[in-house]
Amino acid sequence: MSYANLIVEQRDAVTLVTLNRPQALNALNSEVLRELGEAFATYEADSSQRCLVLTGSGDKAFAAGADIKEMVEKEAADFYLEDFFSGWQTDVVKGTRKPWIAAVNGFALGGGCELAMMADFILASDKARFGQPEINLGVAPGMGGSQRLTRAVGKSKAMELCLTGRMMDASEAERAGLVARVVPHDELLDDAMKTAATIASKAPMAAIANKEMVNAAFETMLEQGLTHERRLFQILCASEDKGEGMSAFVEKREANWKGR
Ligand code: CO8
Repeated sequence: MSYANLIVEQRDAVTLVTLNRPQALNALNSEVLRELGEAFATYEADSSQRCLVLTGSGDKAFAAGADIKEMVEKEAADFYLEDFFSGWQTDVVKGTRKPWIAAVNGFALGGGCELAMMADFILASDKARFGQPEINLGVAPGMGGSQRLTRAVGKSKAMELCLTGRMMDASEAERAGLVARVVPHDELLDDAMKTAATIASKAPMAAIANKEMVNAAFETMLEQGLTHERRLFQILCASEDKGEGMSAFVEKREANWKGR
C-alpha cells in the first residue's frame, strides 16, 4: 500500500513508519491521521510483523503538532461533528495490541507529543523537544496530553508544561520519566530498529501480554492489576511458546517461537 504522507517499510519482522511532511515539520492533519490508522491496522493484521517503529522524516521534527493551518478555519461545531482527531484512526493507533516504539527525532509538540505518548515507549534523540504548547494558541491538549503527560511525569511538571507552553529537552524528558532512553541523534533510528528487532525476536504472544499487563498499571487499581497480571501469566503458561521457551533454556539452545 502506498501513502501520501507516510513512508512504510518492512525490515524483516519490524515495520518502520516515517511521518513524511517535512515541509510542515510533519504536522498531523486529518489525512496523516487516516493513513496512520491504515498503516497501524496493516501492521496489527500481519503476523510476520512483530514490532513497529514510528519516527519523523527530516532532521527537525517527529511531529510539530496537529496541523494548525487545517484547524484555523474550523469552528467548534466542525470539531465536534467530525469528532476531530478521534474515531477509528487514533483508536487503531492507541489500541494496537502488538508492540510499537516512538523514535522521537526532533520536535514532538502538541498532537506530536500526544502521538508519541501513545507508544509503548519513547526513544529520543538528544535533539528531541517535547511540549504541549496549545495554550499559546488559546486552546489545550485534545489528543490525550493532559492525561498521558500527567501520568508520565506527575502533576507538577505536566501542569507547568501545559500552563507555560514551554518545551523540555530530551535529557529533562528522560529525568522526568517520559522517555525510556536518550541516544545521540545520528544513532536514533539504528538504535530504535535494533531495539525493535530485539522485541520482535521474543515470543509474540508473551510480548502482547507483557504490554497488556504494564498498561493495566495505568488503568486499574493495584489489586485489579495484580489479578490481571496473574491471569495473563497463567494463560501464557498454556501456550506452546511457554513449553518451547523453558525447554530451550534447559537445553541451552535458542527458542523457536510458534507464536501461540
Ligand atoms: N501545523 C502546521 N504547520 C506547521 C506546524 C503545525 N503544527 N508546525 C510547523 N509548521 C510549519 C510552519 O508553518 C512552517 O511552514 P511555512 O514554511 O509554510 O511557513 C514550517 O512548518 C516550518 O516551521 P517554522 O518556520 O515555524 O520552523 P521553526 O524552526 O522556526 O519553529 C517550531 C519550529 C517551534 C516547532 C514552530 O514551527 C512551532 O511553534 N510550531 C507549532 C507548534 C505547536 O503549536 N504545536 C501544537 C499544535 S496544536 C495541537 O497539536 C493540538 C492537538 C490536539 C488536537 C485535537 C483536537 C480535538
